[in-house]
Amino acid sequence: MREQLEQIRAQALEQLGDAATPEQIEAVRVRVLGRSGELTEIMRRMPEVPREERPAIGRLVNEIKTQIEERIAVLSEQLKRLAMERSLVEARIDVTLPGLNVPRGWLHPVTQSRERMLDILESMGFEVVETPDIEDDFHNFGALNFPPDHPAREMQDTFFLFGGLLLRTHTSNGQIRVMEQRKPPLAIVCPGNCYRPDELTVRSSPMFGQIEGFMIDRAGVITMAHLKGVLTEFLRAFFGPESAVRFRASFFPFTEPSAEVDISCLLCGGSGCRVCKQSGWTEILGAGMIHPNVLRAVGYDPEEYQGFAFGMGVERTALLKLGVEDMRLFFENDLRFLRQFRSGEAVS
Ligand code: 2NL
Repeated sequence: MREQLEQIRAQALEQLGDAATPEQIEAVRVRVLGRSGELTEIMRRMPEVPREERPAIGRLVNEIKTQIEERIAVLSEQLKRLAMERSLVEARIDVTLPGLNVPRGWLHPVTQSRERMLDILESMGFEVVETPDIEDDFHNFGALNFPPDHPAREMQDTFFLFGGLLLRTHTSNGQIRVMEQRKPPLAIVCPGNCYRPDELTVRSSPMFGQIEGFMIDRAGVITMAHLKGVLTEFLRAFFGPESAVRFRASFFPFTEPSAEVDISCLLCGGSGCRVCKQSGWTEILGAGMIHPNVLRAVGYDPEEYQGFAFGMGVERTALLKLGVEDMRLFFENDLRFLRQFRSGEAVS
């Protein structure tokens, strides 16, 4: 029996030595140590062994069993490590390979211009409020002191919708809504798109952005001088400190007095050229002291509150700042054009 046991041990160790896979190791384990394996079989035949030899044989069986179990454990561990190393080599990522270039987008030049304008106005204390594009007659015209027969209210000058609604023709509607809802002191700017049935041309578009703003406080606190100071600061921040600014008397139904604001021509610096038609100036803003009828329409007493308002076209202002000669380029979105205005480079 001792010989038989040594034979089992030698054979098992030899086979384990040749084993290259976990399956081969498992096969040896089952054949030798399994429930009906060779060692189990020997134990079952213990009664055949003379009584005095039994303890020694028992110890030998245990020794062989432990030895084989330990060998299996070591081999399994080695195989596992080998498999891991192989997979690490096979799945290795070459971090020196060049990456894929993800193309980065940028903001449209008109968006860049609008954001810059709003940044400047916010830095001056204005709050930005977004308001609706679809409006009723009162908020777009009536409250703004447009007389009932004003030409802007004609079919050919306004997109009318069903149910007495229309597409706003300026962002003043939003300012009216803010005034209705809140009480002075207020310093607000309303950016947004406006609509008029115009052709798309070098200088006009049926949809265009506007930024309008107003500042209202108790009567006598906000004057025409503040209007001039705020707008001059704003224009110099946007167009550059060397820009000259001038105010001309004008007329709007919603302001009194009213002014149109020019800046010195960006192309010739004021000496006169084709773009400014030899005048040296370009019109850039409309503004004025808010008309008492407008204040009344939103429920303010014009004896108690006063302030100024202003409005400007976003595309028009961007066009001048960026030196673009044709408004249609902003709407066509030809990438060869847009690429010239990658974020942060065009307007800052
Ligand atoms: C222009 C002229 C202007 C205003 C807009 C305004 C708004 C309210 C009350 C009074 Cl709610 N005024 N806005 C005032 C003067 C001029 O815009 O040429 N825009 C492109």
